[in-house]
Amino acid sequence: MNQETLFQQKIDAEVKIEARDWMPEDYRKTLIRQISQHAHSEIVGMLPEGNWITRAPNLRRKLILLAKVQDEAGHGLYLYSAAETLGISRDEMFDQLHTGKAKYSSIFNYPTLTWADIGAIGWLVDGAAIMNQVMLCRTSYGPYARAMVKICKEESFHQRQGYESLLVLSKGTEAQRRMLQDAVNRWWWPSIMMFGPSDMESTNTEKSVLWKIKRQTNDELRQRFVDATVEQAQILGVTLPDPDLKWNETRGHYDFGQINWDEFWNVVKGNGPCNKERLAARVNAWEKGAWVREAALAYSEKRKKKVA
Ligand code: FAQ
Repeated sequence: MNQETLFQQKIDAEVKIEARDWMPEDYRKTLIRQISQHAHSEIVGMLPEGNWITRAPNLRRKLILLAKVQDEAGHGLYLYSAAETLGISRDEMFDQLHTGKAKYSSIFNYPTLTWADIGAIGWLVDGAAIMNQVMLCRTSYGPYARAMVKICKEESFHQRQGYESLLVLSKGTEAQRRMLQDAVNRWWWPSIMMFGPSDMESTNTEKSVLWKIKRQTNDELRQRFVDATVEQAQILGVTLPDPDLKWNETRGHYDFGQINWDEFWNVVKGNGPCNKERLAARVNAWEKGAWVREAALAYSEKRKKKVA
């Protein structure tokens, strides 16, 4: 039996693939691509929220937001570590991000204009992230699956805090309710797009499902997210900005309107409202942090010499 067949048998039998196991080159490449994109998304995802840390409406909200943004940094670090086990260095991954070769989630190229956007990110963006990431706790590659368990626990807290902060706005003044509705109007469609292109257009899904990297397709997860979110919107008293959104008795799901795929691909290709700003912020942080990396490395070299 050849190695490829043995590998697929392990996948089918739900045996986790570990770093030292044989794996097809394409499996390794797909994982490096997905995990590093995921890590970059967590790190770039700190920027829209970081924008509101100094302007949070009170100390409690500031503490929660600080903790959330720190969690995202932690998620990025677990994920970079998981990707490193596949033979790519962290410096290579950062280089791919900084030169625009690597993708990161389209959602983080939209601006956070008001405080309600922070709640909307928690509710909708983290909500979509969890919908997608719960299946990744059972992904076939061991180090990625294990990293995802902790990440999902924290993402659940993020979603809950976002929803709770919007619930407070929904019971507030007329101006607060308007701010809430405006945030939902702007974040709904980009959140739906986060799941990626439709199954017909997705280039990676077929192989990723065969290898159990992904266990559900983009469209399946998008539908689950819509179904779960409609009732939450009703409790908040907001309207989701889609006139075609309605329950379909035959399908047992909500139907929803046409996604603007031109907008999605435009953002993915680097032309969204904040792409340039986000990348510039990451490159700037990398360059300004060079002295920290040099100092840390010099210290570890010194310690190694002492131990020797
Ligand atoms: N944005 O063939 P598929 C978070 C690309 S973390 C940009 O369907 P795949 C936490 C895709 O890479 C959010 N590009 O690809 C947080 C591919 O291009 P490539 C990130 C996208 O990999 C919350 C091409 O389109 N989560 O939110 C997007 O099978 C709040 C064709 O697509 C993850 O990364 C997109 N939305 O499925 C942090 C989860 N969608 O690479 C801060 C892990 C697709 O061939 C604050 N990733 N593309 O050149 C995944 O599950 C998958 O990679 C998908 C895409 C589902 C994103």
